[in-house]
Amino acid sequence: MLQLYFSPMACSLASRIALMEAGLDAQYHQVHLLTKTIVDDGSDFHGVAAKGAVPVLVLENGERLTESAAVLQYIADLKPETRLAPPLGDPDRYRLQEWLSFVGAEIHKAFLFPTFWYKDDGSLAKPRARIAQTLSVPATHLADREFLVGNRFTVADAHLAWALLLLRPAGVDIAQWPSLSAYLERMQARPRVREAIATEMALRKQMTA
Ligand SMILES: N[C@@H](CCC(=O)N[C@@H](CS)C(=O)NCC(=O)O)C(=O)O
Repeated sequence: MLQLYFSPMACSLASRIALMEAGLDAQYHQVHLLTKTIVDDGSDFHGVAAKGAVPVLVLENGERLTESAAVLQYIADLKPETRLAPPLGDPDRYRLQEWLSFVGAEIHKAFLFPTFWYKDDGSLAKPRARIAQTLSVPATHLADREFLVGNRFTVADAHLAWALLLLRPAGVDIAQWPSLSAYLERMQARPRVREAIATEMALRKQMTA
């Protein structure tokens, strides 16, 4: 069975959403990212992933796959009939990769990651100044579209929905982009997305209790 190493409400949430939307069973292993331990047994997470970061997907053959863009496409390709990614050779596949890269690099690493992991000693001023410009890109794109790619939900939507959810605790109110707020509401109305978020929110609460 597939196994996903995750941390509640971290970027690995997108992989959980993808697994659930694909209807794939998986074992989920919670990781404590500050201590780099696996919650199941307290062992060192570096034994699973040298990068020390989630998501890590353990494949059926035991290999481990990291990086959300790769993990999400792998999950989608396990169930091509769900069209969670356009098939290889379809020009929209490159649009999917374009959005996965954008969310991973421009929203996650350029803004969310430093906001949650670095002390605000003034060094966050530049990422904060840039985030509105960054978010205007998906906001404009989604002004007349329901989904990021084509006319159906893909793993790129799972990735962006996660990033948008984290913006509020990072101090950005997405209400200033009505198309993004409406998009996030649409994503959260999907039963599997809602279930994935509820599961991880409950685990997150336990962590802070
Ligand atoms: N490029 C990686 C980034 C993964 C990443 O930064 N994950 C965060 C959680 S959202 C993490 O595990 N951080 C712990 C660390 O970097 O020490 C991806 O897109 O999957």
